[in-house]
Amino acid sequence: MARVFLVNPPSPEPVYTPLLSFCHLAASLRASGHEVALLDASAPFAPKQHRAIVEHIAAWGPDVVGVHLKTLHVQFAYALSAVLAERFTLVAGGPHATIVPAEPLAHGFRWVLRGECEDALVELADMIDGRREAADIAGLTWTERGMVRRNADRPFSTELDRLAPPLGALDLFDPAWYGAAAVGTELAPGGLLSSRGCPAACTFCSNDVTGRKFRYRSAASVAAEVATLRNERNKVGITFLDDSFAVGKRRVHELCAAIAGIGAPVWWTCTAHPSHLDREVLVAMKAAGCAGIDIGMESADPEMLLAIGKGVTVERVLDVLRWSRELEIHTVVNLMFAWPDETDAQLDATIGFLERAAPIAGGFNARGVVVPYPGTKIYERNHAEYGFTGWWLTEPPLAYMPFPTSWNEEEVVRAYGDDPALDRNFFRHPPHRIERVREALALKAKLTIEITRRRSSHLEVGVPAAGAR
Ligand code: B12
Ligand code: SF4
Repeated sequence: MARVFLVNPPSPEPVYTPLLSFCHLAASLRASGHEVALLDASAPFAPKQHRAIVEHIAAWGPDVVGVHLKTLHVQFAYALSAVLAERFTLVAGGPHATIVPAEPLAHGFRWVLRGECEDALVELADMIDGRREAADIAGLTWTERGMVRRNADRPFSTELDRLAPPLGALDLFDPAWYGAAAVGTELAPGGLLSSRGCPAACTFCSNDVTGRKFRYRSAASVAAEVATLRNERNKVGITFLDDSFAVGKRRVHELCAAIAGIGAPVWWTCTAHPSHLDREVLVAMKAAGCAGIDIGMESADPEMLLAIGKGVTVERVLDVLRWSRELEIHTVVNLMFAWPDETDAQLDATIGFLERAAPIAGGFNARGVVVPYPGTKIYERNHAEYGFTGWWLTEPPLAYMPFPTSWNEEEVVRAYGDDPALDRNFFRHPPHRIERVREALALKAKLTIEITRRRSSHLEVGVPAAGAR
């Protein structure tokens, strides 16, 4: 059986919970009989020095080392992989590896697995054991005799109930990495997935791993995971990390009924598209413990909403905010600025919406200046014209400050206003518009603080600001 070591590289933005993708991958490897160990070096107190990481891995003696790649932090990841490649055979995976799979091959990696990898990584481990050929692994990109070979795409996982339960791999994460040594039994991933994929087609969205094909777990399987988090991990507050939680009315009703039936109180938050939320769905979600919804809107200008493929109207968002307010569900509205070709009038429409929505919204997302991730339509259409081809490698990394762990007013002002993409100005907006966006970021913070003060008297639970995921 192969020995696989997974590393989430160090990054300037600490991640305070075990990486859910590693829980899935490790659980799947174990279920197939392979051995697995891991290091979440993005966790605040995990080893971060390259030498320490190499020694940690070498002490375990892996056959292959897997590295998680995200676009924003890929330079830090490649700096580590250059050192790791001297000692180990490397495989890359994750969102960035999925979009530009040939790139890691030029940075010390032997293999790259694209897309969802619960099955693909097991197949790679089987190959290392001599039980499979590289050419037979769907989703694999690799080099053979100096040529990059790209095997066929792997279809999305459709039978999600079949996947090994991710919580079964939690023992592989050291609680001390998260500063939680004293409360090891409460360690839990950032959240759980009741579904994968999103049927919408926003031009800026970088969800290439989970993609546009919506797939979902049975209500019973999700409720069982919620119950385990609640009863065995002491998690009363739970985050659904689905791309789009509320797809399919009947499904949501069944899911909510199952969660409500676990017999212990939980409250949870999710991200949902406004077009999937009506009053009836919201009532069912509330009854099942929904405390907060992160709502993607992004612009309040009707033409811009069409241009970015958001598939929502301003009126619909206002309806959802009103219904949610009546039901005491906290809403965080995501709005972004500095779109390609965004005019002063379009920007002002979004800024005007902030004031209009503030009396009924629960808050607005932190930051929000558009970043053209590779693989998105916004990137493909604009990189040549605006000269930002391959920016994640050719420019200094966008230096976001870490999100605070508690959102007091001072921290809200800092975190909301801190957006390095504004000064980077990908779409070359004129100086007066950049200043206007800066004011808009400050306005989002100010309004969010006012709303929080207004509601704090009867809000039972704090819901993290959107944009933190
Ligand atoms: C939850 C989440 C977070 C949580 C993670 C919490 C946790 N403890 O797990 C938090 C809030 C920390 C977070 C932070 C950030 N996130 Co985030 N996040 C997500 C989200 C919503 C779900 C992630 C998830 O679990 N997906 C489900 C699993 C099944 O998919 P997966 O993670 O991609 O993993 C699969 C494959 O990629 C592959 N795989 C993953 N790793 C590896 C490694 C190897 C070796 C192999 C072989 C395979 C492999 O197999 C996995 C299982 O199928 C995704 C959106 C999405 N749809 O994925 C965004 C997403 C991953 N985040 C994104 C971004 C940009 C960020 C930030 C950089 C935000 C920022 N600052 O601007 C930070 C980075 C923080 C850091 N230091 O890493 C982007 C990444 C885009 C890109 N091209 O890189 C995404 C895609 C959102 C988006 N649409 O833009 N995030
Ligand atoms: S609704 Fe959200 S997840 Fe779906 S395509 Fe748009 S940004 Fe991506």
